[in-house]
Amino acid sequence: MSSSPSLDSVLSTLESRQLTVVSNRQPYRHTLEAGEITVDRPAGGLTAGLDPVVQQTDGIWVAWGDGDADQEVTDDTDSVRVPPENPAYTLKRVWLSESAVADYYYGFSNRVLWPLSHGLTEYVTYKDRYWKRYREVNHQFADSVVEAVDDGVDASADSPPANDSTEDAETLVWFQDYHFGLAPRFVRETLGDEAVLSQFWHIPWPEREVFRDCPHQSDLLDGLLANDLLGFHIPRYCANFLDCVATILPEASVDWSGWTVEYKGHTTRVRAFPMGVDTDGIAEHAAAPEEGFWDRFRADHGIPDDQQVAVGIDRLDYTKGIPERLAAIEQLLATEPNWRGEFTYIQKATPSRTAIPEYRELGRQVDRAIERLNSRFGTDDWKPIIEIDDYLSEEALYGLCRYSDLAIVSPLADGMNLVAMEYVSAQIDHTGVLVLSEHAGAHDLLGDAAITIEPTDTETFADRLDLAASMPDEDRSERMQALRSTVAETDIQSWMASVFESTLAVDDPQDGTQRDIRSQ
Ligand code: GDG
Repeated sequence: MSSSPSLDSVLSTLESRQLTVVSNRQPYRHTLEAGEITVDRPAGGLTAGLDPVVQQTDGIWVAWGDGDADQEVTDDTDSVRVPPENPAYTLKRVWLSESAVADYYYGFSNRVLWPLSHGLTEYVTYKDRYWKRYREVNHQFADSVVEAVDDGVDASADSPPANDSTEDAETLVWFQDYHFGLAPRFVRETLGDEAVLSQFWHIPWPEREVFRDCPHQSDLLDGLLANDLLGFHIPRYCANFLDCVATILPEASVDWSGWTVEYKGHTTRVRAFPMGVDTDGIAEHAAAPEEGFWDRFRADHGIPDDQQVAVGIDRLDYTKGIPERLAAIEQLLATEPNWRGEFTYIQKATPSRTAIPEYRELGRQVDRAIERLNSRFGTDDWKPIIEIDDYLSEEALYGLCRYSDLAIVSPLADGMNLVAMEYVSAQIDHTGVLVLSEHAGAHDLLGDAAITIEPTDTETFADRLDLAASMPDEDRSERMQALRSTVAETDIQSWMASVFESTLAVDDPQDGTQRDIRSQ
């Protein structure tokens, strides 16, 4: 893991380079509302954190233009300057047909790579056309990146940067996530060594026994190894990736101490960068709700006074372990009846990827479990489970985190899980307890001061809920302060600074010198 340089110092180095960010989701979307074009900013910690960096470096952001008015505002290079009120960088949009979205996004990305990376192979559905489209769309994005780089180089030839040595004129391309397993190779084939390519894979990388089931596994490894730097959240995913490379690509050579791969005459560094959240911003949101917020919230949802209130905040996704969590709560209420009428769980579930049948089925399964629990234990003035499916403002979300006595984060597998860190950041009164699955990447950082659970071990999970809900104030405060100092040290700013610093150290394969990763 790299040390954390300050983002300002890294930004000053970045300013003389051309930064291109590539992501599936765009930072600004133009839509038509009542005949007027409006702009919304799809929320998300990464987008919110990266946007000021791309602004400050006058960079380029390449993303899928999914807004119904996106085409109306772009020029003949498919680009629009953003933010609309104070344009500072170029958003270059890639247009995808409905069938491309169905096969590249819902198909290969979310019905093959997503479940496979989480080790949940029973959810994998493979079709040849998914792969064909994934390749095509990766080509489309790569072409767009190359155009953007060429346009950027032409523009900088007109006005060279202050320090215009060849080295400093370097172009950096930063790919986000598993939607772009092939694009780095396609970009490399055109740009050669003209650009530094980096990628962050936001989800786990599975063990080799699981990845061996992946159709087109060699092509994906080949695509990712066109990067100079490949980032994962935690060392375990780096080790799994290197193990897959060592066993699947005979012509690649893995250096287990340096965490690098030599392949096709090129070196790829593989590094762990545990992602964080905007701790200060979240604490401000948590402090913002007016006096009486929590009383009103409880009244609106029929939650009586003097409860232990637990919260779970998730996209409705089968990786997040929501049915397993509900089973543990059911077990707790069945075996510890003193919690009946005294313990309320709020499930904030945001519907997600509903075009995929497994996600719709999960929604029904969760609804059925909640109905069962509420009818089994509920009384006239208390329901054990409250379900909220509206999208909450940040103020409401972090207010909810601040006042909830417990957060339950129980994924079966999760790259990092930002909700765990957001809950801790919002806990400005240090009164809450984090119950955290050992399968979340975040457990590597927070496991010591959280209450650890294995989501499928229902009995022990229920015991841990009992322990967490009964924990004395002093223990809560001690644990929460320990969690808060870890989360503050690894916030989103220091994460970006570490990634950029490591990207810029491209000529130093030993950067962030590592121990033999197999001993991690
Ligand atoms: C992937 C990886 C990795 C949810 N409901 C509301 C709302 N949210 C926000 C949360 C949180 C985000 O959505 C979910 O982030 P997670 O990290 O928990 O999960 P994924 O979406 O699966 O993200 C994951 C992440 O990428 C980053 O690398 O940590 O492992 O799977 O930020 O707060 N936000 C608001 N209202 C809601 O109702 N405002």
